[in-house]
Amino acid sequence: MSKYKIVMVRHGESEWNKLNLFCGWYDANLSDIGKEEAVSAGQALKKENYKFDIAHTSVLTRAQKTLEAILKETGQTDLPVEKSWRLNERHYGGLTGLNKAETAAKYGEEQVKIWRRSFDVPPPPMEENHPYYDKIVKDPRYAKEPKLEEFPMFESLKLTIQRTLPYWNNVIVPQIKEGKQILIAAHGNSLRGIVKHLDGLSDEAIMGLNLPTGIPFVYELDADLKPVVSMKFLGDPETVKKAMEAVAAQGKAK
Ligand code: DG2
Repeated sequence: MSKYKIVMVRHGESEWNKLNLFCGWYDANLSDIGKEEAVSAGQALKKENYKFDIAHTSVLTRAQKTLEAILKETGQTDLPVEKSWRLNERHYGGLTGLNKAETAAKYGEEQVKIWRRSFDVPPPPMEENHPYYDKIVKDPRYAKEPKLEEFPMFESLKLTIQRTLPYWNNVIVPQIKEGKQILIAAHGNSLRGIVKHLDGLSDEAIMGLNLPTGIPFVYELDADLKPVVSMKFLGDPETVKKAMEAVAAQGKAK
């Protein structure tokens, strides 16, 4: 029997999604389409009368702006919001800033699929001479955490899950159990990590999941936090399917 409900959403399209660049911890803003997607996400939630007690997001602008636009639509601009680097996108290491289709043309689509979707093969590390190294490592938002020794220079999905799950277990789960209505606005891969955990998906099964931008999805959970309803998108199924296929296709050589 369903006891709890939680809503999650990947941010709207970012400027770097639009340019098809590996983004990771680079702080890209929302594109105009992404801003519209965020508003539509809020409208879809409003239509179904969703009200939240608390929201969680990453420390990256694209997720925070999406959350802001959603809460404006649902009339909850004063909702408490908790922000954590643990909900950040996975760190794309040395691939950050490269075009996904050009990378596929150079290294092969199979290799790009491994970098994007394998469970535990990480991308190459971000070296100190990488064009975005300073911008990310010296960003004041990371002054307190993550600590230097846990500051990632690359992350596989496995490593992303290892830093996201403590936040899920220690911060979000207790709030779910208190009966709080929770919204999480985060990223393609931090949310794939939570989905893998909730649905108990195998390392192989999670490879096939591509989350669309800006379409909220709902989990209904039983008393043991096992899904009774998994990943129910608030959107027309054909639109969701096409959006997922489009994300998968970003790694194809043009
Ligand atoms: C995308 C995900 O992250 O990329 O880092 O490029 O969700 O923050 O837009 P997001 C990125 P893929 O893993 O889908 O290539």
